[in-house]
Amino acid sequence: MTLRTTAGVFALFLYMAPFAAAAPPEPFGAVPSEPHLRWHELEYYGFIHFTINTFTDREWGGGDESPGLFDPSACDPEQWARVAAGSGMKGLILTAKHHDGFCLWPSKYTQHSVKASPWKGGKGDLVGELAAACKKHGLLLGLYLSPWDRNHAEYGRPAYIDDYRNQWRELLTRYGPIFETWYDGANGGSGYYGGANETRRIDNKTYYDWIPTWKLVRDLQPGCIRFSDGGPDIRWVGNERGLGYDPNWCTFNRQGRWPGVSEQASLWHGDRGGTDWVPAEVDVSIRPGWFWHESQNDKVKTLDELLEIYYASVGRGCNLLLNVPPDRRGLFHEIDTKRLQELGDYIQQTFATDLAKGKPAKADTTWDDPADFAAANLTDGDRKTYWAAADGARRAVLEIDLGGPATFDNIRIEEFIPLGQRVEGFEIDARSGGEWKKIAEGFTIGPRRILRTERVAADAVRVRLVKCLAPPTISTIEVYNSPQR
Ligand code: FUL
Repeated sequence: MTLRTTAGVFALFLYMAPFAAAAPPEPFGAVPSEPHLRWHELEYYGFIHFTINTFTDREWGGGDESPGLFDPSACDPEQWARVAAGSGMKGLILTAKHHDGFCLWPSKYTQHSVKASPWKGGKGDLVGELAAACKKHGLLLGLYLSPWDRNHAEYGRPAYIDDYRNQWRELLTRYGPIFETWYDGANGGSGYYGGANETRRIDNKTYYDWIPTWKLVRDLQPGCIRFSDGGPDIRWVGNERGLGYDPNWCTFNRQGRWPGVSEQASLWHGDRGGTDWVPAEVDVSIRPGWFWHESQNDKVKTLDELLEIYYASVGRGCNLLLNVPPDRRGLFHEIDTKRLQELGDYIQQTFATDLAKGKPAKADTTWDDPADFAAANLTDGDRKTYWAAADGARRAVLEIDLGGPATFDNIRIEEFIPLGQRVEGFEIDARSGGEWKKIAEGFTIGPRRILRTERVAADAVRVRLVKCLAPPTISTIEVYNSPQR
């Protein structure tokens, strides 16, 4: 380089320096993928357990049931989709095959399917019908294909794994985009197995040879999220009661964990500082069973119970997968439908108006580029912009001036998770008559926390981040008032 060009480069640097934006905060630890980020935004969607069990009043079919039993009288997946969308669900996940092996689509890889049933003269395809219904009602479609197949003659031997993968191939190439695939961990042992009627034990760490299956799914549906006890993309929350936990880390040590193989405490809480982003999904049924049973028509969860579940799952940063089993007509039962509508109305009314939106916000620490990472980003109504604390900060106080007394009982906070999960202790105060009073506290925030508080009238809200793994980044603080009930 000549002296003249060196001087030129130096002059250009001096000219550019005042305009160059400061570097944004670096990601911290494991971070979500693009499909993860889209999945987190779904928050609440439905599970559909429907198969021959619906007609035999069982929860686990043995695999020896006659396909002739599958004959819903008025099956209408469009009703499922309509009711689900009305309840605020963003998608539906169908048991394309449960443990009994009966396939709800005409699979080439088994005789035990809708093809052999009287429903629609054996010409029906329930997966196809649900795919069309979801599309019509703006819902995403997900599929459950039980690894355990109590009907298949080859179950327990390598030939079954080929068929299992081929069934996924059919499902993932015929029905458009699939947002989530579900791999259940149950393996009870005994079954019909093509007439053998015996117990077949498998080693669930090795028998299914999951890695090529995960790859097949990823190749056929690049945007799809894969669920099981051990990921690979999202994890089971470790109970079927609708309970998410606090702390709830989206980070998780995935190594050595498979469907049916995980550590209880890690399923509940994730692993602080874990190696991979594997957030929790909460699956729970609106009834005691996963399948419809007439005897449970009077045991559909109440709105209060569903709200407990909503706040303990969605409110703790998990996604909620709420099961609603169609009845023998092939319809959501009237009681379930009513309950879903009540839940949808509650959610819609509660979160309609963010009382903090557009209100002045301040922070006691800010990343050294206030223009891009200012506290104003907390209340700008855009969950993609964020406030960041100064480098080195492990605590922060964020304050929102509500501009006069406001009545509220819900606070929603989100970390800016594309940069990782950082907060591990926070407290929330409300100011009224010049006095601050603590109204909520918790450990983690992650993709979201929604806290139900006592109903207060206050003119300011303060979030104190009291313990963080790295400088905190928060994308939103929202304040809501639920309808009086
Ligand atoms: C369990 C299964 O055994 C149940 O039948 C149900 O499908 C539930 C969602 O997962 O492990």
